[in-house]
Amino acid sequence: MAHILILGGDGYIGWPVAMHFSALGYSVTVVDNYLRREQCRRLNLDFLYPVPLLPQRTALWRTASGQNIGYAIADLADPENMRALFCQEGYEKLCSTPWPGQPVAVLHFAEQPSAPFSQLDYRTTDLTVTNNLRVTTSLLCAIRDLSPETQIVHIGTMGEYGTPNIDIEEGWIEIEHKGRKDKFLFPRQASSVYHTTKIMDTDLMWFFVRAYGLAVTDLMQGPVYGIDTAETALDSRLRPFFNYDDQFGTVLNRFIVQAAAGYPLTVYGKGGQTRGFINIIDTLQCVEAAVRHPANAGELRVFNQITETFSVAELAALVRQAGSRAGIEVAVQHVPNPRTEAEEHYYNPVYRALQDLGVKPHPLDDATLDKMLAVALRNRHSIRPETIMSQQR
Ligand code: USQ
Repeated sequence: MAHILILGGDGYIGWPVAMHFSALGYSVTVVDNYLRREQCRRLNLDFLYPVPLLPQRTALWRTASGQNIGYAIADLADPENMRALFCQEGYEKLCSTPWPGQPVAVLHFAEQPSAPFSQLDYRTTDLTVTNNLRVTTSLLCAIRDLSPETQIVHIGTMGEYGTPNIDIEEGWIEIEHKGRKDKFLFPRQASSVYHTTKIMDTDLMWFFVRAYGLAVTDLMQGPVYGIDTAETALDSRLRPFFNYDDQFGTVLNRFIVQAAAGYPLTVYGKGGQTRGFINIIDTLQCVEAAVRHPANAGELRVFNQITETFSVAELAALVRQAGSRAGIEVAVQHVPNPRTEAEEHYYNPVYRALQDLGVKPHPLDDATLDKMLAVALRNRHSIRPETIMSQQR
């Protein structure tokens, strides 16, 4: 069985992706140090519903599917831990399952993923930069030294590009200058420390691709929404964790919980901020497509991983309509924007490559919004409204 190693496999994306590849018949190992859970605990923030730790999650998955997912609790910013994963002795010391051989692919999601958290104070800035860049460099060195045939699939972010006043290409742009032409990474200009670490990841990966011939795919993903996948239908305790606070919750997930809690939707500033959104079930398809159609050795491939674009105000209107279908009155408020970002801007990204590889996108529809709202309503008793704008409490 081909082995897939998932770094950050406890995360909102990592865990559903792990189950997806396990269901497809891959041998899957997840590694995580519970960074996100620990920071939520430290900041007194909760998930919408309880989420078991990896030993229980993998046991629940085994019962539900008959498949094993191996796990290790380890800090991958430590290069020794990272390197241990690529040799039998080290792997078997860290992991719950016997060595499955070198992975065909490493999926790198082991990063502090929040823009606001990355600028909460000097410690969270330091944690974000050191964690994200050390994990990436540890991985690149381990692959170069120990398993150069393994492809890397990294979750980058559309936020690397920012909101330029020109169309956003998929990673690369050809520039003509003084009569000569060359191809470069598309200009990047992030609006947070977190997004800047992702730009630095891309630059590090590009250097290792050029210098050592690694095979890397960087998936520029927009904000993800959703709760359920084909695998969570087997047992709702397999759902990914779901933040609705202002640090780790993404905008549509937050609006859904706010609607369920009777909290006016928190549109930051004018609400014209436009992003490319994607349902978590499409994230699974995209990562699968990247693994099934690997980059070549010496290639950095960049795909824009979104399904469609919405402004924040448009999303608020959609959630308001979902509320009225559920018999709930949903108010919308414009709160002072806690972020530094353009609130009205041009936004026209290209996102064709993954669909060319066979991904069938699921645009946001009423049924998806209604199902998410139903889950939030069932868990309404556990929503803590004071964490919705936790920095203002
Ligand atoms: N926003 C609101 N109200 C809220 C929360 C957010 O108006 O209550 C706005 C933000 O100001 C921003 C937009 O919604 O303009 C998106 O915010 P977000 O928190 O959903 O997403 P973001 O901070 O950009 O980060 C998220 C993930 C990150 C991923 C990124 C993709 O946390 O890991 O990389 O989405 S992207 O946005 O394309 O860079």
